Amino acid sequence: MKTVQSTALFERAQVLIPGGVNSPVRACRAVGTNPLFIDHAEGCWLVDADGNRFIDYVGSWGPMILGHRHPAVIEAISSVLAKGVSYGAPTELEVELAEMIVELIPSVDMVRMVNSGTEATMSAIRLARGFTGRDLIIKFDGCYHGHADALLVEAGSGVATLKIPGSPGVPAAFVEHTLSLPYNDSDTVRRVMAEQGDKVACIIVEPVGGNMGLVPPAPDFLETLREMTQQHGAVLIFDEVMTGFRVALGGAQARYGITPDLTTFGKIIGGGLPVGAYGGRREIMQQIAPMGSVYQAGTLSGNPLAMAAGIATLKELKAPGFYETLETRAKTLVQGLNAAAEKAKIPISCTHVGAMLGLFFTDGPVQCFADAKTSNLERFTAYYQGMLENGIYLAPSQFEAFFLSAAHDDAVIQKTLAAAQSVFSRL
Ligand code: HOZ
Repeated sequence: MKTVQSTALFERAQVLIPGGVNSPVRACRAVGTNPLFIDHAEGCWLVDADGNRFIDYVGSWGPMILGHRHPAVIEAISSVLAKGVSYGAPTELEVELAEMIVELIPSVDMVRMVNSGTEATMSAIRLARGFTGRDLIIKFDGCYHGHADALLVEAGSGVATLKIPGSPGVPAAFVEHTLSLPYNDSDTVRRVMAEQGDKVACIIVEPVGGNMGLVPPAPDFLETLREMTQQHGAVLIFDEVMTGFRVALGGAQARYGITPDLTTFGKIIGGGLPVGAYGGRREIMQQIAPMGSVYQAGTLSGNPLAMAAGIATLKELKAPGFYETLETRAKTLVQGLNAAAEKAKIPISCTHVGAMLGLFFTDGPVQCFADAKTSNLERFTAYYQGMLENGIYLAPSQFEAFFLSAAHDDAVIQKTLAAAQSVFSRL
């Protein structure tokens, strides 16, 4: 594979940008390669600066559920672009996107737009603390809720990929109110809530773990979180930045039938533009300034380009059969990967929740971060590099999920499976 242009761009970038990248995982260090610089994309295809074409399973880390450059999204952005790009004042588009979110997610009575998933989760936690008057927060090992200080404890995603135990720059005092518990361990949640539940402001969880690879919730886990928070007067926050509008039109909360108090969104609701949001029960949301006294603000919040892209994306997702088709294709892909690995006698644990997929090089079921860490990382690296050579672009980390879009048709999935068969046979 020719990488002359990407190599030259990476050299230029490294002088100016720490690690040559604006977000750590994409530096590809964990998989022993250099990043490819992308020139353009179409549907499920990415084309890099050297003209190499790849089937894209990153999808901008989740937002591109319609595929790249979907005509409806491009049209919506273009028409807003012609009018102006930012006003720092309200527009009708913000109201329209808020109406769509409230319509599609019954637990959300009111919603506040922000600019990223990180902003959404950190604001939701501040709100939960303001609402309850308590400090303690509970999160789960391997879940990643963005890079706010209090949340970089046993975190997934880049923190897990780079094996960073915590982060310098985060004072111990900032994390002393954060408890991180094992994912899917309902007994531990019950015990900790029995001991300290009256001090807990919120439990924040990825209802489907997507930042330690893909880890679906155990049958009773989300129910336990709902029961325990209700019993102890704490706020339940579902971080649906990744799962929102992806694992079902109503997100993980619709798929599993659990109603959180607050939900954070990002990725899909911006159609690929920078956006986040948090919303939930009216009595909690009313505590946010200027209605209440929990402060949170942003010059670019509700940016019209991002709102327009989000609205156009959500409209497409309402098409009958949209999620059923994604589900069927994800199942075909997972079954094919499992069959190919079995044939090559490579132990894997590969599964999906809707259009979110995960593959670990371990034979047991993966139910928590400790299980995820048993994956054979050398094998993952060889698999990643082999797939890339075969034109398949995966997330460059064992501790990330991979994503299907509506543009990944049956032919693309068969092409992917053919590549996987060839790569597994050489591992
Ligand atoms: N942390 C994100 C994935 N879970 C984004 C990584 C990146 O863009 O490098």
